[in-house]
Amino acid sequence: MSTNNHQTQLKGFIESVKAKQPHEEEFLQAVEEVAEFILPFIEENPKYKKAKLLERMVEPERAVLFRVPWLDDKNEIQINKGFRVQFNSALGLYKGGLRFHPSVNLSILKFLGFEQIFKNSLTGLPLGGGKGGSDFDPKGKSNEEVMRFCQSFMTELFRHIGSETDIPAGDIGVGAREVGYMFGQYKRLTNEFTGTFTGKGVKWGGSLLRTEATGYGLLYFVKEMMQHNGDSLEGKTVVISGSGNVAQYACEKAIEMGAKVVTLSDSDGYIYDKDGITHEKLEFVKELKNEKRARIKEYTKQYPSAKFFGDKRPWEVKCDVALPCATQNELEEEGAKALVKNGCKLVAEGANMPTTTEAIHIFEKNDILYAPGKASNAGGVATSGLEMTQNSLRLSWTKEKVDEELKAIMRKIHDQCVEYGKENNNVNYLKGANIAGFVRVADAMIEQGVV
Ligand code: NDP
Ligand code: 2IT
Repeated sequence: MSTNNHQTQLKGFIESVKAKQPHEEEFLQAVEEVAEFILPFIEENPKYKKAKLLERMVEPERAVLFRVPWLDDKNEIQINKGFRVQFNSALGLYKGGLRFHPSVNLSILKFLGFEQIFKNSLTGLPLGGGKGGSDFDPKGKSNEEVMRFCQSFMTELFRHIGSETDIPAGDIGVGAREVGYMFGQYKRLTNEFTGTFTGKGVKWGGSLLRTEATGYGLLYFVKEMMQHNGDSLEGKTVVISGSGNVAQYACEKAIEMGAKVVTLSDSDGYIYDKDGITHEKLEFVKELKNEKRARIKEYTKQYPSAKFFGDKRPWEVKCDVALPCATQNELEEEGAKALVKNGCKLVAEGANMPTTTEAIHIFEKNDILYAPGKASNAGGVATSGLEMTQNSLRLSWTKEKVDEELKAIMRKIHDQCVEYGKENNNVNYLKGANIAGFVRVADAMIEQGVV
């Protein structure tokens, strides 16, 4: 097929998906990113054509929407929306995080669930794809309010999940505290202590390194990309967005690998520390964000040589490597242009879909190495898979053992990207990740018949 025909085919496919859910912008963006590579691949591999695989994959197997009523500290009734999208179970039970953020809606959870199918496939583990969450905003809520919300959320969700059906984990706004409250209520309702959650406390069934896994895995992936290019992270300047779970541990591993990390951010703006964030400074950030639940601008009070830039994103800072680790569509055209102009050579996503389609095209045109989240942030869910294995075996692995497994998984994901994404002397990681992720799911779906 010619390039023009590919474009027409892609347009037709996207139009047909759009007709069914015209307002789901984020979901349509995620589908287009996959379809751009998968439709031509299906054309070249006729065994996939008749099975209408992509047409089936864009339709979640099931989605539940529910009401979450709870009482705030003033004894007033609050109502939130609850969701779980069980997208694809071709490779295993539904697996994916829960997000609590006021922006959460069906489109966002469908985009995340759809991405999760391919990401989980890339890990090589037996994991299907799903995602869920709520428009509940944990910011500014008391501990008791968060607990009551989590208990109400689980009072409905518990009937839809289970250790052989669907295993949730954390995502934005859902960390160890929320997982603890949700697991507690799940256990109470089912009268069973099972592995129906990952990211659990390490004293009660959680895996060592699950907290660190997404950020660490991201850096293991970046290391593979750089090595493949005959380079290393040593002495490189790194810009990171976000200051939550993924950003903190990406920062930690980058420092360990000899890089200089100069930014972190939150939705208020970013901090720039020209001297580099050290392990000691990072401990301050962890306490600030995880215990005090305060804002990143406080960093400049503790370290006055750092500067805070309100309502700005860190892409304007000169760097060699950029790691978006906050949220979707946070790296837009303008940011991408600034990165190119300042000599950035590599962008790897810690967040899910942080780079807009226009920004990706700018990276492509300028030969920037660009890794999509479904490959580079898969270390989190991969370690969730390792937590599930440990729970099934009823034992706990050492940190060293989990780290070794995580490194091996990230290396294998990199190998798959190279295998399917090789173009002349370069690797198109976006193409490689999408096709490699697709193939395993597609083969399983064909073998399981029309379901
Ligand atoms: P956290 O809740 O721990 O941290 C989120 C960070 O992103 C905070 O700094 C937050 O700032 C910022 N952020 C959130 N929403 C926005 C927004 N709309 N605009 C600007 N900044 C925002 O979440 P995680 O670190 O767990 O998740 C970060 C990203 O990584 C997400 O895209 C998530 O889907 C992805 N991811 C997470 C995995 C995990 O294991 N946790 C695994 C793989 C991917 P603020 O405090 O101001 O809201
Ligand atoms: O986006 C993701 O991969 C996650 N939030 C982690 C999912 C999981 O099940 O560990």
